Amino acid sequence: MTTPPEPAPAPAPRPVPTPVPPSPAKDAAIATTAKPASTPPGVAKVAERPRPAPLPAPVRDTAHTAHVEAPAAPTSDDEYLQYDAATNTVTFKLVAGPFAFNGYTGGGATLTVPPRSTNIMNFEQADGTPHSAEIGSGTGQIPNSGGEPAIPRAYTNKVVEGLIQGAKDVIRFTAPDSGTYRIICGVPGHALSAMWIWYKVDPAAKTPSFGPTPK
Ligand SMILES: [Cu+2]
Repeated sequence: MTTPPEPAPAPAPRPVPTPVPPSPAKDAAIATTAKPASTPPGVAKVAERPRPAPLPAPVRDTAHTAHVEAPAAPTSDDEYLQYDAATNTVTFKLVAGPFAFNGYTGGGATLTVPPRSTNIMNFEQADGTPHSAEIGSGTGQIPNSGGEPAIPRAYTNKVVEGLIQGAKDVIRFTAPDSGTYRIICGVPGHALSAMWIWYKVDPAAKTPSFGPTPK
């Protein structure tokens, strides 16, 4: 007599209770992925969770200005300057603050560039008083206001009138072979109020530099 083949106990199709290791990271991941499934269809209203509401934007009309960092933000003078040796292109951020450029006044800083370099100056107007920028002569009296730039094309729009707060402008020009100039604000009285820094084309410079003017 043979024992009747025992009907194999049907393997209970039980949901595999995944032993989740108590890893906070994993739990978080699961919680995230499981969320949609846990919301019964049709009751989405109930399962309302704080949605990423449109940020109550820091209201300030900067429609045409993107965003301008405050001149106090820079951690180092390096952040103002970039250089592409292959094309001899100097990119310089020039931030107009309260009667200062990049926080410097009265020739307190010097931007030095290689000869014949392409200069791209990204001007940002970060002050409530209108300001502009222009490369003027490095000798003689500091002018009362802007006028003809000492290097062709080296000036912002509205040199004398000044650009309003939040405005940006790109100044693009080719540096001469050598020379010492001033970057001044062209709004009447501003350069005389020390709103200027030095701009130098050094024939020996292999790379540009920006920082406090050597004493
Ligand atoms: Cu100014």
